[in-house]
Amino acid sequence: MNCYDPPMTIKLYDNPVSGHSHRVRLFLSLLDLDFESIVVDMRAGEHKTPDYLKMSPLGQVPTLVDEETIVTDSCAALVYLAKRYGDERWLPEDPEGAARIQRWLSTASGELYRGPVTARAIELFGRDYDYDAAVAWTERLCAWMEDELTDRTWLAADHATIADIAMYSYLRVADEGALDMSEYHSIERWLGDVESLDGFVPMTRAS
Ligand SMILES: N[C@@H](CCC(=O)N[C@@H](CS)C(=O)NCC(=O)O)C(=O)O
Repeated sequence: MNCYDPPMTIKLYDNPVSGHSHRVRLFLSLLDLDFESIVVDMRAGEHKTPDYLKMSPLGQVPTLVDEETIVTDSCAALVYLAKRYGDERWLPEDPEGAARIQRWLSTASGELYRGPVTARAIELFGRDYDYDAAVAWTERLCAWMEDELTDRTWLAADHATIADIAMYSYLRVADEGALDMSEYHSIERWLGDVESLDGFVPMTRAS
């Protein structure tokens, strides 16, 4: 529940098929925050226009704008929203708890990106990346996650945190990267647990 009465000015520059954007949309919804979604037409190059680059120097979605505050990078936006509007449940303050979260935020920007995100970009958008390398990263990542999730419900605590939000979106649409997820039963169970959170909104499939 959101105990803070927020101004109605949060804007999210996003794209429906971007998992990076979905992470932030999902967390805004879980926090029950009103926001305006501004779709950035990436095919038309709207993310590389001078005005957009003023907000997002790398020309990427999502970008979160909350009054005077501009946050680029999806994981940074999760941290911002947790600290600004959430409670400590989503992002613990204690050193060990915070480190456990950061481990997964780094994984979302690292191994998840090199694996499932890249495979999907190749399959859906014809990106000229190394598909075999993306499959190998996915297998390495998912073997580890499957192991972690075999005897725990959530990734970083005994309840959902922004670690789960950061990792969810691209794993749910891993099949769009022609990846076989059928042997990862604990990951599938965990995806369902994220989907059962109050306020959950689904990731848009591109295919
Ligand atoms: N580290 C960024 C990566 C975001 C990202 O790669 N977004 C993609 C769309 S899913 C994008 O905007 N790509 C265009 C580009 O990098 O030029 C984040 O987590 O938000």
